[in-house]
This record gives sequence, C-alpha cells and structure tokens, in this order.
Amino acid sequence: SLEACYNLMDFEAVARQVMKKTAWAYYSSGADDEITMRENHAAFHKIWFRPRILVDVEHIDMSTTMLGTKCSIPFYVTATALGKLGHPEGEVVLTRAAHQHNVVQMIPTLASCSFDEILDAKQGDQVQWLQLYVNKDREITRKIVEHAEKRGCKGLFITVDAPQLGRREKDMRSKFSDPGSNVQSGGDNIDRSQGAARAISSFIDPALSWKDIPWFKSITNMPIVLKGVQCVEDVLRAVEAGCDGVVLSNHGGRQLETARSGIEVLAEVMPVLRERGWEKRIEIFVDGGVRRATDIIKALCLGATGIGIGRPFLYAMSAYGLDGVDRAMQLLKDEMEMNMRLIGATSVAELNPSLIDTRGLLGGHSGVVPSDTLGLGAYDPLQ
Ligand code: HOC
Repeated sequence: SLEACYNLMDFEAVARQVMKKTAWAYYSSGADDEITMRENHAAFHKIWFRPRILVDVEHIDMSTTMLGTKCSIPFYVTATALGKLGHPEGEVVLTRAAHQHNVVQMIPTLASCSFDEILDAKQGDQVQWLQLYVNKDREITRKIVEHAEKRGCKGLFITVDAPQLGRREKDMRSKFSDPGSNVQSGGDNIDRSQGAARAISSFIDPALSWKDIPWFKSITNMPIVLKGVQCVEDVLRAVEAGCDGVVLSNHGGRQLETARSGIEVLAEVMPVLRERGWEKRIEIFVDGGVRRATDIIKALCLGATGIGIGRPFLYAMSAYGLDGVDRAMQLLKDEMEMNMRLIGATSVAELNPSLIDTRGLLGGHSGVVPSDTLGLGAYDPLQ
C-alpha cells in the first residue's frame, strides 16, 4: 500500500509488480550491462558526511535559486519520455504533484502528453523548463522552442548525450507496440520492433554540434543548459559558448555504458571552476541515481545548483498515480530537512565541500564488473 512506501526504492518495487512488462522494460532499462546505471546510485555511497555539531538547527530553509528563479527546493523532476506507459494521464500527473510541492518540472520532448497539455496543467507561478531533442528539421525545433518560451518556460535544456540511441537490451527484447500515444516530433515512420526507445528517436539529429549553440541563443531568451555533459573540458567549453548551465548526466545510464556518474563528474568540475573563479558564470545541475535526500545534499555540498530526479517519480506515478508522486516528494523533503539538521546546516547556502569526505569517490575505478551482472548483461533469464 501507499503508506507502506517509506522511501523512493519502495515505489520502484511496487511499480515493477504492477506495470506492463514492456513499460517496465522501457523505464528501467540501462545501456548494455547496466554498469553505469548501477554506478549512478552506488557513487553516492562513496561520499561520507563530516557533520558539524551544536549548530542551532531548529529552522531549516531548503529554498534556493535555479536559473534566476526562486525555488522552494533544489531538486526537480527531470525529463523522462513516455509518461503514459506508467499512468493513463501521463506527464500531467507529474505537473500536478510538482505544483503541490513547489518543485520545478522539466517537460520532455518525448512526452506522451502534448506540450500544451503539460503547459495547461501548470498552476499559478509554477516553474517549468523544456528539455529538447533537436530535430533534423530545425524549423520544427525553432517552433517548439519559441512556443515553450511564449508559454512561460523558464529554461531550455538541450540534450547532448544522445547523438545515437544506446543499446537498452531489456527494452529491445520487449516487442513494443504502444508508444504511449501522442509522441511529439517522432513522425509515424517508425520501426516498433526493437523497443520503445528506438521507435521514438529517429528524428533526433546526430549532426548537432557546438556550432549550433549561437543559433539557439539567437532564437530564445530562455537560459540555455546543455544536458548530458560528462567532463570538465566540456563544462569549460559551455562557459565559453555562453551557456547558462550544464547538467552533468549520463542519461540515467541509458546511453554510453561505463560513462562516469554525474556526481563523480561534479567532483571533477567544481574545483576547476573555483580555481578559475568561474563558478558564478555557469550553473551546474546533476542527475542520475538519486534516491535519497542524502544524495541531494552531497551534490549540493560539492557545489551543484539543482538535482534532477527521473525514474523514481515515474515509478511512484506508475504505482499510485498522483498520490504516489505526492508521497515520494514529501518523503524526500522530510528526509532532506532531517538530514540537514543532522549535518548541522540550516540552509542550502551553508552546504559546502567541508561537510563531506570524497576520498572514496576520487580513488579511481577498479574496473570490476559488479557481481550481480553475472556476465549476462541486462538479461534476467528467470524473469
Ligand atoms: C538517440 C536518441 O530519453 C530515453 C529517452 C529517449 C532517448 C532518445 C535517444 O529512452 O532515454
């Protein structure tokens, strides 16, 4: 039952039971042997806290500013495709929950609902950003961007880690027939025999490059954020290109296998930005593997501006609809307040690198394949 869900992993366990097999395969799959997907979460366990005692922590303020907008909490609903695979109403369920908790929502290009349905579901001064897959036909992209800006979106997140689709074998094995309806920009000339991801992604332009950034800047006044940056060199290049932010992300472990976790890349990026005095020139977001508020707090200590959460909210929605996402967000908020108290930090601004020990994270990689892979990749023959 809903009340028996005490953390984000509990929703995942319920979703796995109740979702259609093909839908579960699409949401849960990662690339190849799913090593990066697992590492995304595991990397947080390599960071330990160095809390401060005897700080007056009666009042905790979790508010922050992201891309110039005041937000009540530093996590956001990141873009995930095909919301109707999990719930008949799709992404608007996430919009409603985000409103209830004053959480920012990133609208996915590959949503099951239309953009306007998601934009219409927005209430009051709720903040939404747009995630963009860049179409081979730039006029389509231009129209999407202009429309989103006109309808009040406050940030443009251009996905840059997917010039080609990663191999999600779990998804490929499931013979996909229902793309969750209404997928935008995908066209209908699609091959549905190799999983959901392949079916919806053929319009995406693999020729997208740094040369396109000035064009994006010329067509919108929204802050521009590159989503899927994976090393400090590209963060520096994004600053030089005039981008407002980057998301350190490997696409939930669904694209390049053995790409590093976002949190590890964050630990590489922040010292270099600080050394150059560039940390105010660009906002650094991170996603991937976040399941606990302690994960969020660790990223904030390292210097992240905001933390994206994708699958957990999809699972909560798939398991219990709006009530599920509502509870998932509340649980995270409660965890966050409690853990900030236990660390001895009363505001997001007080979270800093001295509150964490990152030696375990920075010790390099063993190259050992996690034992649960058993050489079978993502395939579970017992399922
Ligand atoms: C080459 C395009 O984000 C997913 C979605 C869609 C991926 C498109 C990749 O399944 O991760």
